[in-house]
Amino acid sequence: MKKRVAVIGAGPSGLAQLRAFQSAQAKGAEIPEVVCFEKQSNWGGLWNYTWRTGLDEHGEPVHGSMYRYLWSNGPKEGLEFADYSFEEHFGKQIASYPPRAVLFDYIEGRVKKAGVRDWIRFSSTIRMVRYNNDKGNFTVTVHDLKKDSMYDEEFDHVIVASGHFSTPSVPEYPGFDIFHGRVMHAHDFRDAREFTGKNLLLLGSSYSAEDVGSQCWKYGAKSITVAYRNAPMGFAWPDNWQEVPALVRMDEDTAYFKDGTSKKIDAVILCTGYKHHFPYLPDDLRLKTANRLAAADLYKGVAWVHNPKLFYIGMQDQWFTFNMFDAQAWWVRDAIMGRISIPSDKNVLLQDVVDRVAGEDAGQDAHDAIHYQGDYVKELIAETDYPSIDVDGACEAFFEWKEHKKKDVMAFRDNAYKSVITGTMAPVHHTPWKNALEDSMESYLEN
Ligand code: FAD
Ligand code: NA7
Repeated sequence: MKKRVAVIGAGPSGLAQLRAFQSAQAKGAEIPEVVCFEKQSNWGGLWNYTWRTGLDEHGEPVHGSMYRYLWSNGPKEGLEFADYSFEEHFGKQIASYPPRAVLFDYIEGRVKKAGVRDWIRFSSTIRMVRYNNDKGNFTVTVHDLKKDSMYDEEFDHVIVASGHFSTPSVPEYPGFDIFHGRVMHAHDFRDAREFTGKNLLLLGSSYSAEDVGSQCWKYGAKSITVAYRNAPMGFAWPDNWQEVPALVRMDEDTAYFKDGTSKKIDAVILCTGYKHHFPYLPDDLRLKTANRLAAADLYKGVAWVHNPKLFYIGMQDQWFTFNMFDAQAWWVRDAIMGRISIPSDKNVLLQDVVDRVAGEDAGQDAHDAIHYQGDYVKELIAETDYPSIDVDGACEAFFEWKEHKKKDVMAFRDNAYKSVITGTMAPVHHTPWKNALEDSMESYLEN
């Protein structure tokens, strides 16, 4: 009997898993039966853009947190697939900060080429996963949304790849209930033009605050005020953008801050992060972790220490994305296929997690964090046949990116970096980011 493997989610992490198995098959290996379950009607995960917010057509929570004019927030040279370069996909080298439609096309190109679409059951939400102690396997409960019918299937392994930037973390502040404007989380932000001419308040001081604010600024918001809880982002912002200490309260039209200042506001966007949320996993299988580089309870960052027949992909906070998911997926594939053995002594697995947490905690700054995650990617790649990549070169692209942001946060996307896969330099994009209001794939590829 062939082993059966369930993959939950067909975003970049789940697709990396499918490609990992398919590449072993292409080299002549006998692979398990792999079934991927995806609740949306198409693949791509967050990169499968939707206009919807709230609930979808089936009453499921909308997974997407992507917005209309999103461009990659880091250089593409940091995420390029080792087995499928941007040049292979587009037939030429392209600029370094692709809009989401371009990245979606790239993600899709690799899996179309691999021919794994029929491994995926779309419009299929996983409702529950249970471990069967007697049989040593899992029962997975699937809701076929189109037929509106549920069924169970058994699998030897389950790989959770359902992402962790979808379920918003939503704080409440006094006065939100009487404020006349809109209070929304970044998860529901779609088109920046909604806020043209408005005075916006953003809470948070991480990527969403920076980028949602930048989008609104680009598309003509009147002013951006960002309230930070601990530390400001500290970039050299445009004149109509200010960072202020934490929000204390609001009334019908005004926000009041910790330093005693206040500001008239039209709308509030909570850029306050996301929760690791797995409503389909029971207590004994459910990951509970902070959003950090060394996630809790995962041996090698992927194998569930309490039952290593269960794996998680992409649960770390992310400097590296697509290529890290690949490194993880190849490792998980090899663990399932018996090419890598996971120690049977649980203490060894637990110690591995302790060491990873200590390794992350020993870092002082973002520079150390990038190296830390780069070293993790290298560690996993070294144990599989994933094509070796110049991870240090990708780290260099990240370091340059950070410098470019310090220099001008509204112009960092006008820079170009060298591919660590093909060695070629990206062209500088034809239009400065702040003037490129039209950002379709056709227009981006005009270089
Ligand atoms: P996801 O992309 O979230 O995919 C998970 C999939 O699982 C989804 O398709 C979902 O429908 C499915 N799923 C969920 N629950 C179930 C269920 N119960 N049953 C079946 N299927 C289910 N990364 C970058 O590299 N560059 C960027 O510029 C960038 N920008 C970002 C901007 C935003 C606003 C956000 C939120 C994230 C951004 N990221 C970026 C990081 C992003 O996490 C990764 O790029 C990537 O999408 C993660 O892939 P994933 O497959 O792990 O998760
Ligand atoms: P992050 O990176 O998890 O950041 C969340 C931010 O929200 C962070 O600055 C937190 O501040 C802030 N936060 C959290 N709770 C609160 C409350 N209650 N009040 C004020 N501020 C708060 O999430 P992002 O959405 O920015 O980024 C997630 C991904 O999306 C990322 O990978 C990008 O690629 C896109 P703190 O620093 O803890 O004070």
